[in-house]
Amino acid sequence: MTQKSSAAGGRRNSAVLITGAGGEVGHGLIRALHDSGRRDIVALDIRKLDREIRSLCMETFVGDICDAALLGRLLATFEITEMFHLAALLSTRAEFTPETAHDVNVGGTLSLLQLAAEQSRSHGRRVRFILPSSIAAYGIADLETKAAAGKVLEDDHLMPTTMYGCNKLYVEHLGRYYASHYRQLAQDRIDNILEFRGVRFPGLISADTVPSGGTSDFAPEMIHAAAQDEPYACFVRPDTRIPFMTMPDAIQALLQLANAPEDALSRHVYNLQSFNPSAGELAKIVQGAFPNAEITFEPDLQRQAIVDSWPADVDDSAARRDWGFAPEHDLDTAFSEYLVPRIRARYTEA
Ligand code: AKB
Repeated sequence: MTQKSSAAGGRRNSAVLITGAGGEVGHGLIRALHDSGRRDIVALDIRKLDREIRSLCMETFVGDICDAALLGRLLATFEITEMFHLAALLSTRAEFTPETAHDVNVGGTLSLLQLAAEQSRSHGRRVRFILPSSIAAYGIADLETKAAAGKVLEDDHLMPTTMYGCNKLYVEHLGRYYASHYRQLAQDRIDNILEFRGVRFPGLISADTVPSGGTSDFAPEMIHAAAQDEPYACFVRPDTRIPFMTMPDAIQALLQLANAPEDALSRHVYNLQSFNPSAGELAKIVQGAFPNAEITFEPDLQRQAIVDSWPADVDDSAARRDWGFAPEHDLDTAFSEYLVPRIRARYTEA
């Protein structure tokens, strides 16, 4: 279902396509692209988008990325030059319906890569395909190995234990395959038919939205609960440590990577991170900012095992070197300049 009609008659409008546009990252990305002057945003989500986000888009669609007819319509209607493929079922949700997660996270991504390849072929310019993957692509055997691993490099410890992690690791490979080897034996193949660029996000923390369906959600849930004077029972142990970054830094990183010159890139997928407090350290900072915060620890063994398999830290030096990744917020300024003032304002206004 189209929510706004295209100005185009017979001609195809050039467009940047954003899937999963209604999610946490999608909202921020659409605002940032619009602020940077983009007026060619086409957004797709399984649910109807907020009016405010719709108003920033050239056109929006409600539908499933696995719907071949819908993707066919996109192909026929637009000349897509860039895709930010954000739609996915996250790590906790995917463990309840792994086959559906596979359909969306793998099947949907494969269909979009194919759409990108067909678009490149039809308009003769290589589509740039941007994919957020995550630290869920890693899988570390036990806590001793996690402690010894330190800052994990992109090519190490790739033994994910979740369906989401397996899906993301595989679609990273699919992206690399489409970019470099697609139909390598076919007579009419086009070399390097698309550009594929991926990031492995750490846990993301937004002042504006509370995530759902992820296993890194304990951090944003803790902060938002404290700001609303609600007690929070954290589902991981206080010593649990994984990397995080703020949502504005995540959006900025996606845009920086999308705009980086191709010859600067030495790899297809890059680690990113900003800070990595333990859940206990985080609770202390949250209690410092919101003195009434009531935080307890009631680990859920299964979700704990997932977070324990993710690295405590990642090596993001390739992203820093190749395309200038430099997050604005460290742990202190994430709280003092972004999270606390904005979350306070949000719940005071509400
Ligand atoms: C999740 O928890 O599933 C995501 C992630 C870290 O991949 N936020």
